[in-house]
Amino acid sequence: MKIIRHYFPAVMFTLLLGIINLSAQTNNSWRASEAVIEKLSKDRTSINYHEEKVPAYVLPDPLMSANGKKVSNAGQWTEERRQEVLELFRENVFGRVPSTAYTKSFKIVSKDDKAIGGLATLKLVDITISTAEKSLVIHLTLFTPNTGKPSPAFLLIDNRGPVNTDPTRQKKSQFWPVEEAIARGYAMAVFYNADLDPDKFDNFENGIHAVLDNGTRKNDSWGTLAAWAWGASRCMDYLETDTDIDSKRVAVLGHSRGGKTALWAGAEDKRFSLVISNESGCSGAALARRRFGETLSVINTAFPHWFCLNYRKYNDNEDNLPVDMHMLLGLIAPRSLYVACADEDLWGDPAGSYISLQNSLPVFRLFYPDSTLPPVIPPLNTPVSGGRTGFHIRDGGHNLLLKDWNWFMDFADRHL
Ligand code: GTR
Repeated sequence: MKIIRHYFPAVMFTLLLGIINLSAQTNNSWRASEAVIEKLSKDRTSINYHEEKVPAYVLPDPLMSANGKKVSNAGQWTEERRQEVLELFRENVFGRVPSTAYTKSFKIVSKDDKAIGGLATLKLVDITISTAEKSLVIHLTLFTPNTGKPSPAFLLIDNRGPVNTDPTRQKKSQFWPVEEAIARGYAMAVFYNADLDPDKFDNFENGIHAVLDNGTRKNDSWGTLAAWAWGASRCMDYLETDTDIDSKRVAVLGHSRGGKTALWAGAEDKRFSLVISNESGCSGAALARRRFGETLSVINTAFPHWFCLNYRKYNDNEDNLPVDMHMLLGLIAPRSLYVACADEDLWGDPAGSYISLQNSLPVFRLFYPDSTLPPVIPPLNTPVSGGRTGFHIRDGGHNLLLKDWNWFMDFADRHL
């Protein structure tokens, strides 16, 4: 258990009983700009953007098992505690996938082996999920480098619509920089989250819920984010069959709501060997207990379809949540994990994301004793890594940009 307190005027954190000490902020450590704090605070007066107003809180210990025994080695984590933590997230946050039987099939509907000036092969793949009564198609777009050997891949959960992921490459977007990734030897895969479930509250009557849900919804039934994450796993099912892909080296990533989803996809599906959360914020990488920027009550009210019903019990009641998001990050161990934030995106709590990552390290250390990160928040535009974890805060606002991707690829060069 750790009590975390915040002292001011500087962005300083002291873990009273903890293992890290963020109180020694150096001059160039990142801290939120006063102008951004002021502007955001004026825009939404009910939201806290001031570090000095973050309440003291106690984080649950990821290594403390339900039976009161502390996990001390990788085997205990993998065999016992990991499953407990995963269940806590299913029960209280994202919800459970129904056990309905289904079949799936893959169809390459289009193939062009002269894409990107002949450097890549483009495949458009339909992944069809069927039950006796209904079916749903996930449209996967995949570029693989024409290297003649299986390539590592990035699978993007696209929450911004196909406009960012144009397979013809007439429209290019930094959100999905295919050309740059291909040049570095990476395959690029993407699917649109709305193929799985529309991003609106529709009483779960559409998307994969309409195909797989049966009976009345329960308090732990899956929400929309879990449906999107499940879709990432179905894309992985296909990638495992594609000989142009090295399926042992597939990264899943997403931005914002897609970043929350990527974390949950990586928690549920160990086939993803790298998980990247870009500005995932509340219910992603950022600690709920800090109540900084977006909070549980805000997110559950604005997006009533994203999580399971049980999650609402923790609105304005974060201290009773049996997990916090450092435990979600810990579920990625011993695979690789990268958390990225943006300077002006205080809604997504960059500091809370770094503290969360720091507090997931005890899990990574069971596997890699060198899993340490700087004790202070790193300076702007300065990626840091320790063991299998990485982190950066990019200048500018809420977005997924080439600059982020380049740092992800640098990290993937070393760890994927
Ligand atoms: C916001 C939401 C965030 C984040 C973001 C996004 O409205 O409050 O949690 O998910 O949308 O996805 O861009």
